[in-house]
Amino acid sequence: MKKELTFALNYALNKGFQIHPDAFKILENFDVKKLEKIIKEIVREKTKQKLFQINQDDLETYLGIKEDPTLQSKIKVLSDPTKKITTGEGVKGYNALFSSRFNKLKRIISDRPESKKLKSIASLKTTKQEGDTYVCGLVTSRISKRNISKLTLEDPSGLFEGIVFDNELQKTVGTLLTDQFVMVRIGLGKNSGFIIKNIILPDIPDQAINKSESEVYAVFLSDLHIGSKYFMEEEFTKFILWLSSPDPVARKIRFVLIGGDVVDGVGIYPNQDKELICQTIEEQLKKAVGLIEKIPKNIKVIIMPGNHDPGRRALPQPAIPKKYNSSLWEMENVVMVGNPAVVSLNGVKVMMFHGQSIDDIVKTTPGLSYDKPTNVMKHLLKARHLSPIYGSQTPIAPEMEDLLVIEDIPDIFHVGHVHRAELDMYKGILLVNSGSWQKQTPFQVSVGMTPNPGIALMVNLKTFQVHYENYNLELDNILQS
Ligand code: D5M
Ligand code: FE
Ligand code: ZN
Repeated sequence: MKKELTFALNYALNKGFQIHPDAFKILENFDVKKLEKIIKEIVREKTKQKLFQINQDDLETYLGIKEDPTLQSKIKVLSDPTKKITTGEGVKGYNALFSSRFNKLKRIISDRPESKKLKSIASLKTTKQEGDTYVCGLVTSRISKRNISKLTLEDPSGLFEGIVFDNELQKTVGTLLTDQFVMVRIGLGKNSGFIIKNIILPDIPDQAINKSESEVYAVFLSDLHIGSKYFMEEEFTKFILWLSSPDPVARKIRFVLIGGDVVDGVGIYPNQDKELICQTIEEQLKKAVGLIEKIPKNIKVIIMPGNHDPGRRALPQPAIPKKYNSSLWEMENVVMVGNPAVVSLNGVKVMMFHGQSIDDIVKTTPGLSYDKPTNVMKHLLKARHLSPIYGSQTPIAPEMEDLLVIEDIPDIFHVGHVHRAELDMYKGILLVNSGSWQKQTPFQVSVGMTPNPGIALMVNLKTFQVHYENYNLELDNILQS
């Protein structure tokens, strides 16, 4: 008999309780991590009622084995690029993409009072400056030399160049990303150049968050890297089995979100085959299916691709195509979406994005690092764009519409990619970086990246309380904040 079980039984017996044989059977068949707590709770409650037998019904109620009919699991896909992907051609496509980006973000910023004074860049040449003037555009360059910064913006009418003298404002200039949308307040300098007096980002307005009516939990996962030698198969399997355990939190889980890098892929980086256990995409996906099948059918599973998954590399990515393994598409409780996607879980809006752009942003922005991915996520929210920088490491497809603009404000922002589980809040939005289930790879060792794999983060969609299960024995201090 398991140690926890013996302890729990002795506790109840010492308190003068009898345990009905049916109840005993339930206890024996479940691997109950929190058994001690549960038994103590039952003993306390039943002592109050002056009833001294623990029966099957008590256990089912306390273990939550009984299906709770009040727990909802309504899922709606609010935005998915899969069917919208058209891919324009060459320069024409990119012109359309950037013009779509500009127009969408100008619409977002037009909610601000300052935007009433907004002028087009071309009109600055022909009209006199009176009072405050604002222009907006996509950042084409930012240069800091000695004590001056120079910022260049582009709108459909032309290019604007302004100088920044103020020290604080220069720091802001330093954090701007190429191709990000900004609005600036400007004035005329002595030699008729423009001075930038303020920089305004589209950002997130204060808003009320949506909550689920019932206390349902959603689990946030990503970066499983199934097929890799470093995939933590044993730990991940244990976690998947925990989902059907009597743990009170597990009993309330109705959603599992997988934010990309489901499999490790093939040919993603040089000599990858030496680090693979499964050498083909089909084999890798088959293994993924085997694990996802173990998730109870009353839990909806949302699967989004990352840079290691099949489909296309450039953002936005379509859902993992059916041709590689149709069974994921055929599973009744699985919803396949592209990257990025917005889903509503019992009315709670979750924006899912794998997070490829984090690599480019960390490289070019002072103060941001891989250790604190949620700070990068805040940067994305302020810019209202998931991958502003064009032409760096993250490939962006020449779509006619920019599907990476953050139009809808989410309640939860779910990102992965950097293999560090971390939580934070920004303007009422819960930021979740869902970490990974892949051990540190030789590549990550070589660049000094320290992942914290094996942690499952989950959120109560009614209270927004967070719960985690740690399957990584090497980690003591699981979450930094
Ligand atoms: O990426 C996991 C993390 O490792 C992510 O932050 C990118 C980084 N990474 C992985 N491979 C490379 C290369 N070749 N160059 C730069 N950075 C890299 P994942 O998508 O899981 O591989
Ligand atoms: Fe990954
Ligand atoms: Zn990735």
